[in-house]
Amino acid sequence: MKDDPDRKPSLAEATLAGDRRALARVLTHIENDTDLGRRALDTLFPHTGNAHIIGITGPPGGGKSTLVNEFIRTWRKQGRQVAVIAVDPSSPLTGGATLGDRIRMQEWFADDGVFVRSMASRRFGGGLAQNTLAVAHAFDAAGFDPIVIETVGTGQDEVSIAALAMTTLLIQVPGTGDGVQSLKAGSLEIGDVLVVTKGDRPEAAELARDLRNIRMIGLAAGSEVGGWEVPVVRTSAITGDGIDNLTTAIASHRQWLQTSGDGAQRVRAMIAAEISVRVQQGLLGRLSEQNHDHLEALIDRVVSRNLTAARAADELLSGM
Ligand SMILES: Nc1nc2c(ncn2[C@@H]2O[C@H](COP(=O)(O)OP(=O)(O)O)[C@@H](O)[C@H]2O)c(=O)[nH]1
Ligand SMILES: [Mg+2]
Repeated sequence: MKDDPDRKPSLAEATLAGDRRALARVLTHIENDTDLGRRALDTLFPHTGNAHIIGITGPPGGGKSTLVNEFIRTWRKQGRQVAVIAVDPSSPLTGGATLGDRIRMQEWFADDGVFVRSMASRRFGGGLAQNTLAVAHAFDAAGFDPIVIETVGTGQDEVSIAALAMTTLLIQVPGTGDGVQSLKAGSLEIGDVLVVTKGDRPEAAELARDLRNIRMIGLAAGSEVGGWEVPVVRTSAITGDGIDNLTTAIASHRQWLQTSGDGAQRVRAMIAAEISVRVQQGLLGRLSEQNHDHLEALIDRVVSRNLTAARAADELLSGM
């Protein structure tokens, strides 16, 4: 059977062989978590683990997609195949893509070495689209490297993107109010590289300087024991300034991950997060399949103060 020359290759096999249309179909199956998607992943997964997964997060309109477009240009010149996963929780209709994105991405329409995929995140426990990493695995197996995951940062998501990526770029935008004063404590810590976008704006230099100062204070407080000095890079898509510095910083961070051993730890953390999301997803699925009367009876007992919600949850879990 295996050597039957007439056997049609599976979608996953075609994906591994470089068939982009097969890849697109596999991505849809993975995104929808179909049986075929799961089987495709079984085949693809042993071929993963090579790509540099880069997260980029920041406020809407912060210049993330513009920057990603510049990255694509740089990496294509280096002959690398680039995948972009744009995750947007706010727009289920467009699946995350704005009109600007569509126009920008037309540049790569005829280029087989660039693949942009938009995903609307189905909200799940405050996390990212639940199958985001699985989509990244498919790109990885198909030979894309790097893979960029673009997400809108809303506190929660910023933390979860850090669990999905090896290198996280945290975007800060000048001229949006009270600068570094508005930063939430700890929110900078998820960034491996801090990026001040729209560097052509008058407030950009000051913001970059403030961020460097904050980073120094963090250093003094010993928050960067691992030995990676978080760089602050100011970029402008209009003048082109800083783009090369930023792609160099990304490459340096990848190198550092390899030499320091921190990369192996991150991969473990990413896989732990991926399994945990799958477990939550599975449990929630089973919860909705539970006997409706049983669930209602438990709710009644909690309403009448005869049972705590914690005990009710234990009872449901023990029956799964
Ligand atoms: N002045 C200036 N505007 C920029 C720069 N980068 C992006 N923009 C503008 O900011 C807006 C939002 O950009 P976009 O990349 O779509 O932001 P995203 O929502 O973070 O992906 C667009 O109108 C861009 O033209 C920049 O470097 N300088
Ligand atoms: Mg965008």
